[in-house]
Amino acid sequence: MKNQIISLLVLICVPLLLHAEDGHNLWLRGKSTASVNVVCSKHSATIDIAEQELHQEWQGKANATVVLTIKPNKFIKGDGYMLSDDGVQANTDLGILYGVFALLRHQQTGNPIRDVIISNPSYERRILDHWDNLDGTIERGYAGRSIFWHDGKDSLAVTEKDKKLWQAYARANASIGINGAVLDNVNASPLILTTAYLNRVKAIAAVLRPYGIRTYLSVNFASPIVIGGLKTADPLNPEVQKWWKDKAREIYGLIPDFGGFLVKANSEGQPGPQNYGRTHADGANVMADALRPFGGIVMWRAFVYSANDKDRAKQAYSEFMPLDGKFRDNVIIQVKNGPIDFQPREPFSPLFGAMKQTSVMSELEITQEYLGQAIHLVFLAPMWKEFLKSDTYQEGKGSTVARCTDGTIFSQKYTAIAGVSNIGSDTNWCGHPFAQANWYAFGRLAWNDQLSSDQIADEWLKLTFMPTASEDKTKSTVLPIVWDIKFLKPVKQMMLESREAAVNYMMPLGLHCLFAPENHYGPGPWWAPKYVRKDWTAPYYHQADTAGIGFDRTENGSDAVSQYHEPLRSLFNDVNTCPEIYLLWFHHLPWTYKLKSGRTLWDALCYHYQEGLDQVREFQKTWDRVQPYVDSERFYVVQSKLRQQCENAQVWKDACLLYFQQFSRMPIPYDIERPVHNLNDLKNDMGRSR
Ligand code: BDP
Repeated sequence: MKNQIISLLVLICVPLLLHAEDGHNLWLRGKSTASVNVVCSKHSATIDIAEQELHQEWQGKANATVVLTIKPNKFIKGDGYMLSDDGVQANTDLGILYGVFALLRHQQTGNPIRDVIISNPSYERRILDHWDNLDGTIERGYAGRSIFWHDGKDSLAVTEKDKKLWQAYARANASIGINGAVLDNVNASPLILTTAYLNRVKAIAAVLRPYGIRTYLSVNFASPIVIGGLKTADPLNPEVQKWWKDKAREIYGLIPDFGGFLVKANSEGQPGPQNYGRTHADGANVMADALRPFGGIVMWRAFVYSANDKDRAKQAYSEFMPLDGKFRDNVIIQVKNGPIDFQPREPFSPLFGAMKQTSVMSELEITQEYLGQAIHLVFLAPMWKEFLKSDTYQEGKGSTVARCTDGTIFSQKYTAIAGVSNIGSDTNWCGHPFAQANWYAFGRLAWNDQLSSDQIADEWLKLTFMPTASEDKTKSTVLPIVWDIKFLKPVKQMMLESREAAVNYMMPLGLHCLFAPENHYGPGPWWAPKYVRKDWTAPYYHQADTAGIGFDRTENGSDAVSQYHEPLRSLFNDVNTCPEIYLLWFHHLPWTYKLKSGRTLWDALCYHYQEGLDQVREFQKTWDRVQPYVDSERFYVVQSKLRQQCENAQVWKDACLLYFQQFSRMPIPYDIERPVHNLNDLKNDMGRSR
């Protein structure tokens, strides 16, 4: 009966008059439906923006009065805010802007403010890392070219078009609480620190500033040599120290609120202090000392590994733990969520919680380098939540990664979190309409690491897809209910399942790094040319042979388990207690090993791959069913990407099962669909599977 009523309502309410949408407005589609009076005794560029947003997007009571009050309150921290019926209170102008965006979000998601709400940021610095090269290309970018850098003649000239785009970018970030942007690739060109480039940074910073966004730069450790003309970049050399100090002074002369440096050193061929027999601490501290007088910070990355290490997963910990306590207090060690490299699933890096006398921040990857790029629909909040909620046990039970990095457990001078951006010059910014949800989710979690994936997906879907007031010509009061049931519920379910689906069809049960080389998109579990260093080949990670599969990181293997605090060390070490999601990350097991389900390891792998593929097929059906509720432009884009995702999931399944079957020598269970590709064709096509 309920279903019949809903069907009837659907017939009454649709077709909606949905305008085609190109996605450029992101989650900021709200338009005011009534006028509002804004009262504020202070004026500043930031407050003016807050007022303008209220007028532009107000959907509350007509002619209501909103009071913006800047007054300290002991419950409001940093740029936090308090919302009530009467308005917004904050300590800072930026807090007011954040509060206004929150108020509008409440209105637009149909969640009126009934009580007083206080909201404080989990991390003080909430930063997007742009891997943008100075020629306008983007490393691991899948949504066009850089919005900051162009190539060709006059590439450094600042145009009105540039400024408009930077402003839209800043507004979107401010609306979700992001307050920092690293403007260039971690594989940094020394040129970024030349005056010509710094002048462009100054122009970018001027547009971002009223929105509360500080600019940061990735810098190349060899800059004193390449652009400074020195003979060395040795951090203990006085001339080098002076060079960094002078450079810092120049930067702050142009950009007084400059945030600081991000550094990739002695990593994947980048220069660093080890070139001079010095440590990461020596390297980071020389920059930290230069930035300190101006309030700047250094985010020094822990992404290091060498060709000779027996287990790449161990190296960051081995290299950084002995340096704990040796870094200046304006250095933060930036650690990727997992010990290897942004794989579809990794356990958390053991450095979290372990470095007790050094500030540590997490680095997440918003751009879907290893998760289907701008083609696969993969909502990343569940992956980040899994990571942030991981218990490190470093200071007893409940020492989650979130609590170890947000200042709750360790008092860090600065707390921060970074996400590698998925933003480019494409009209819809992120390539895939649903990839916008990952930008949104990163910002929301950086602000409040306690939010659930469900809440974030719910908000984002309402803001991004709900018919806007002007479209809803039917003005039917039942429409939101129908929309909730017919669109919101199934699409949210699809989003929440999508990361697990990707793990299933790519790398289930703790498998990792099975990608085709270079583009990191399709499968390449066989890829191991002799000329390539072993830790860049797939068999190094899966170790499949006729005896079994998986990387032995137990005490009997590489002993990576010993980098984890008890009880995790024992839990991961024992195959009977190791969580199945990490099984082949920590263990090398026979194909016939029996899992808890009673299935053999081989059968379980087969079922996971099939399940992943089936999940994507369901996503296709879900999306087709919601067609009446989506404008045609975005509907067809997503539909077509889902088709490709499904085709790719089939390729992943066939490639991995046919390849591993050569070792397992066991049949694919007969209730599973047969492969539709031949292994040799897939190998020949490798890397071109898009
Ligand atoms: C890897 C990327 C590479 C980055 C590197 C890094 O493939 O493009 O430069 O990480 O984080 O995952 O430095």
